[in-house]
Amino acid sequence: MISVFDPRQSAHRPLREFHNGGWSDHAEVPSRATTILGAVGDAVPAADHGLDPIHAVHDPGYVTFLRTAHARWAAAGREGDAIGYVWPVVRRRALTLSRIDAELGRYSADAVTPIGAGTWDSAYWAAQTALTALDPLLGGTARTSFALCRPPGHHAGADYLGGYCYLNNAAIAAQAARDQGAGRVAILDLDYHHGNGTQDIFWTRGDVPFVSIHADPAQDFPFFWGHADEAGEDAGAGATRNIVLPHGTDIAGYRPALAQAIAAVRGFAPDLLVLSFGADTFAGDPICHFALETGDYAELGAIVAALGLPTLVVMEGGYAVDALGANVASFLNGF
Ligand code: Q9C
Ligand code: ZN
Repeated sequence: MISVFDPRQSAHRPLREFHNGGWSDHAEVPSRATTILGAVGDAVPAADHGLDPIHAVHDPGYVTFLRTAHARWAAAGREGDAIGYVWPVVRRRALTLSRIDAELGRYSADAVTPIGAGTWDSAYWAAQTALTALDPLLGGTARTSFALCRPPGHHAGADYLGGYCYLNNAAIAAQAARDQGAGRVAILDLDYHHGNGTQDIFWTRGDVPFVSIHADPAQDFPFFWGHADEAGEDAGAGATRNIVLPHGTDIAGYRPALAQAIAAVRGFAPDLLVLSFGADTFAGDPICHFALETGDYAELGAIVAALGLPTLVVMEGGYAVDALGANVASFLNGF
């Protein structure tokens, strides 16, 4: 299996996050990626595919905001990471406001996704990592590849950041595959959290079906998306599937959900699969509440591989850093 990793992804070092009303150390640390790299062994660096494939998914105003927000924050005399504190509630007027705090509200879904001096560079190279890992699949020289992306992407929408995510790496790769001739590209999301950004991006489209298994959003982040009745609209009606599981789910509870998700993916008859993989379903994850064990990931990998589709595995969450390398290696070896 080809793996892609780019060291520029380590420039993003969020300092802290707002948690239960106070500050705690940020869970999405640079060592996540380096420990996975150590476990998978060889990886090639990302090739620069430029901004076009990013703009094919993300609003140009949002991309400019992301690129410049930290410099503007510093120019406003602020220290540390840029972070919003006021948000436009649904159905407020679409005002064009240039104050950094207003723009942070306009383009953010939450306050756990800070923008530091290195954030744009890392997010950019994470997107390039996904695009680089896609190339051999489109070229027919590989059946499976692994994009070791950091920061993760699946909570980022076309014009918003959130959930530790800035650019939606999986969506950018799926759209790039469509633009280069893949007929239908399915996205299967096995992160512990619902991939709300990916769902939003493809909500009205039938050409990129989205299937996700995640913790019930009535109980967990991102709360406002990912409920079982959300199925897509317009040309995308029926092309979104949300399978929700309770806290405490172990492999015995996960298996039937995965079988259902795999059947849904198969029903869409895709030409290519993008797999948003999070290892935050692990029993020892410090911020999540499922109970998969390291050995279980090999089973999940084998089940996904049995679809027989060209597959791009895109790294999403997973915060038990000490076990993260072993969990990801177990999943990839299952292929
Ligand atoms: N106390 C991914 O796994 N949790 N993102 C906020 C605040 C946010 C996780 C908890 C979790 C986001 C890619
Ligand atoms: Zn997650």
